[in-house]
Order: sequence, then structure tokens, then C-alpha cells
Amino acid sequence: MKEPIVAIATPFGESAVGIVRLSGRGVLDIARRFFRGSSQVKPRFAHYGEVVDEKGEVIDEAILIYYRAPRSYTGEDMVEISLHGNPFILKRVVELFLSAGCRLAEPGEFTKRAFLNGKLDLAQAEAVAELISAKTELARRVALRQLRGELSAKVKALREDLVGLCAYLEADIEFSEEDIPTITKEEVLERTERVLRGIRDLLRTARTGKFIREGVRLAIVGRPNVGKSSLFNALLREERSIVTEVEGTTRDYIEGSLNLRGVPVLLTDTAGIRKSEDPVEKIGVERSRKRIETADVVLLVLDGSEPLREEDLEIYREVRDKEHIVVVNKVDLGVRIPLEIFEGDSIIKVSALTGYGLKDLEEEILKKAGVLIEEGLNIYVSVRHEELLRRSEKILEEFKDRYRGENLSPEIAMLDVREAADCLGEIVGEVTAEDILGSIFARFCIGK
Ligand SMILES: Nc1nc2c(ncn2[C@@H]2O[C@H](COP(=O)(O)OP(=O)(O)OP(=O)(O)O)[C@@H](O)[C@H]2O)c(=O)[nH]1
Ligand SMILES: [Mg+2]
Repeated sequence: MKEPIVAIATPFGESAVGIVRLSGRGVLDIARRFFRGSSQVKPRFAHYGEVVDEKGEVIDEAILIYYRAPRSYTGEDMVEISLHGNPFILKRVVELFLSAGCRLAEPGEFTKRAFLNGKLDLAQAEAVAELISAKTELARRVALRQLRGELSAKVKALREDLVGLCAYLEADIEFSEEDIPTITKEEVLERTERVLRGIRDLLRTARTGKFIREGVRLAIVGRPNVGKSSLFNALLREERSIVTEVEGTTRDYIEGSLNLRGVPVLLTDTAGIRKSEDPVEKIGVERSRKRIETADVVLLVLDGSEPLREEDLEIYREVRDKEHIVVVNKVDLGVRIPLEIFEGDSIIKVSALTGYGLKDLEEEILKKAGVLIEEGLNIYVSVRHEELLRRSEKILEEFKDRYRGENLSPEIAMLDVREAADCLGEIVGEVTAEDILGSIFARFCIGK
């Protein structure tokens, strides 16, 4: 067990209850020096008592729960003390434990210890943070599934397949003289392809996985007065951005967030783009352009009730190469713009005033972003996982080509497969050559 650490586990501020958490060597003894209550502390039972300082003065009434290693979150001895949720009380209690030999925990240290002690693998440990910060129901569900090990199980199974393949290749090297089951070239390719399919299945979820965790960045752009702010408000269902008939109403960008079928969407209303001599407006226009660059999807808003202007087309040229939707607004006043110009683009007719077309627009936003939501699909990989999966995919693809074409020695083949397996191992945080060895023994019963 490691050195004892302590931290406040609840948010800063006044609340009904606040919790101080300890983990590591000797934490029960440390806690009991300042806890007056029942003489016996039974693991996993709630004990009522009071926390007292060095001089015996009562600081607060409290409930103490002791978790004996390894049956705790971190896998170490742990103590959780629930107090009244006053930051002064909690701070005071933490200071007592610091004076008694605890160290203040680093961010995420409890979970890090849980990982190091084998309570959680790396993907699960990541899910803890994601579960806490989940902004939508879907994000919560995805994080929980990952915490429960569903992603890990898939990744581990794929990794096992590769490790098994390695074992065969290794056996080819070490025991090529002996009578041991070996594997044909076709089988090696077959198995590799199977793993590749599994990797690609996971990669399919990467884009959505990133959006679920970070949100889709959506920029609403267009020339002045086409109704960008009106649309922004309509999508948010809130009068957030100022709307007037004056051109150039919005000077700076304004942000808001939306939940579209469980995917957070970060909307930005921007200043109408036009040539301006006004120094303030010029900066606003510059910022609008920056927002176009960083957006995942751009909504180009047009005033459908007026003929198209050169300014509209100029902005269109700026957004054309990005994922974009042409939003023809003010259709309650009739449509006067020629839509043929935007052939091949997604065109959605809306009225920010009446709400017409907003549902279609929302669906189109998800479609343009490339969001994949399927019934029963609950595993969505993160950016870190994606990187490792892509690396693994690339190695295996190259390996397949080389293995099929050239006469690769099993030594070289094994290096490739092992490297690909290691990438997968990094996802769950278990990468050791020891595994491969273990797998050989398990399969071939060497030394029997
Ligand atoms: N009839 C009708 N009027 C609309 C609609 N959407 C916006 N308007 C009106 O158009 C005018 C401009 O709307 P805004 O939302 O301020 O336009 P904007 O694009 O944000 O303008 P700037 O901030 O100046 O760039 C306002 O008078 C709105 O009431 C719509 O769908 N139908
Ligand atoms: Mg505006």
C-alpha cells in the first residue's frame, strides 16, 4: 500500500453533505485519531461519531466508513468521512489529516491508484472522468458502459487474438523441428482480417465518440440581417442573442449549447460578414471567419425572401469546402433565391420566426457532422483510443500485404503482430511481453 493521501471528494461550496476521502497505508489509524465514535470500526459499515481536533474540540458530527483493502475503490485501505458540507469544515478536517502524515492527493490519484492496483483498466479509469462530466444522457450511458468494461472487453478480445497469433508464429520459430501444431499462411491472414474487422467496427464510432465527449462545433454564418441570431435563438429555444432589423446587430460571437439526440452541439452565432470600415465590426467579422475555420459544421444562412447578393456568394465560397448546410431562412415570406446554385449541397428551408424546418435542420446537422447513433450501440471510442486503433489497423494492413506477397520470416511477422497487439494493449493499459509468453505456455503446455 502506498503513502496515505487525502482529499475532499465533493464540490467546493455549501451543501448538505461533504466528504473527505483517504486512501493508503494506515488510513484507519490516522482517521481514528480524530474520530470519536464507536470503539469498533467494521469495514463497510457506517459509524456515527464526531471529528475532533488535536485539543479534543469537536469540529463536526460525522459518519465514517472504512473500506479494507483490497475491497475498496483504490484497492487500498480507504476511509470516507461524511460531514456537513461547509468548505471550512472540510478544509479543517483535511488539515488535521495532513498534520497526521497524509499527503494531499493529486488530481485523479484515487482512480490512478485503482488502475495501478488492478481495480480498473485504463479505459475504465478514463470512463470515471467521463461519467462525472457527461453532459447528456447518451454521454452518461456511454461512459457507464465503458466503466463497466464493455469497451475493454472488446479491445482485450481483439488483443488476445493477436497475442494468440503471435504464439503460433513464435512456435514456428522455436519449435519448427518439433511436432507442434502450426498455422498456415491462409489462417494467419484470415485471423488478421478478423481482427481488422473488429478494429474497424470500433473505429466507425470514433467520430461520434469524439462528439459525444467534446460536442459538435457549429458556426452560424452569413451576411448581416439574414436571421443568424434569430436562428441561433430558435435552435436554443431561448432569446439569447440580440435580434433587430438593423444590419450589423451582432458584433461579437455568442455561444450556446444544445443537446441533439444526446450529442452536445456547441453553437456559435457570429457577426454578419460584410466589408466594413467600423473598427469594432471589422474585428467581429474576423472572428466570424475564425469560427468558420474551427467549426465541424457551418450553417450558411441566407435570406430566402430576397434575391441573392454577391456577399452571400462570397461567404458561400468560404464555407464550400467545409461541412456545411445552406439554410434558406425567412421562408414564411416566400422563396426568391435561385437554389440551383447550391446544387449538390444540403439545403434546408426554415423560418426562424415560425419555427418551420427546425427539426429537419437539426437532423441535417447530425448527418453532416457524421454522427452515428444506432439502437444498441453503446460503445464509442475516444480520441486516444482512435489513435491507437488506427495505428494498430495500419500495422496490420501493412503486415497483411507484406505477409501475403513476400516470404516474411516468422520473426519479422511476429514483431508486426506484436506491435499491433501492443497498441491495443495501450488502450486498456496492459502492455507486456510477458503476456505473449504466458499465452504460449497456455496453448502448448510446454514442459508438460
Ligand atoms: N419574417 C421573418 N423575419 C425574420 C426571420 N428570421 C429573422 N427575421 C428578421 O430579420 C431581421 C434580422 O434578424 P437577425 O436575427 O438579427 O439577423 P442577423 O443575421 O443576426 O443579423 P446581424 O446580427 O446584423 O448580422 C430581424 O428583424 C428579424 O426579426 C424569419 O424567419 N422570418
Ligand atoms: Mg445577429
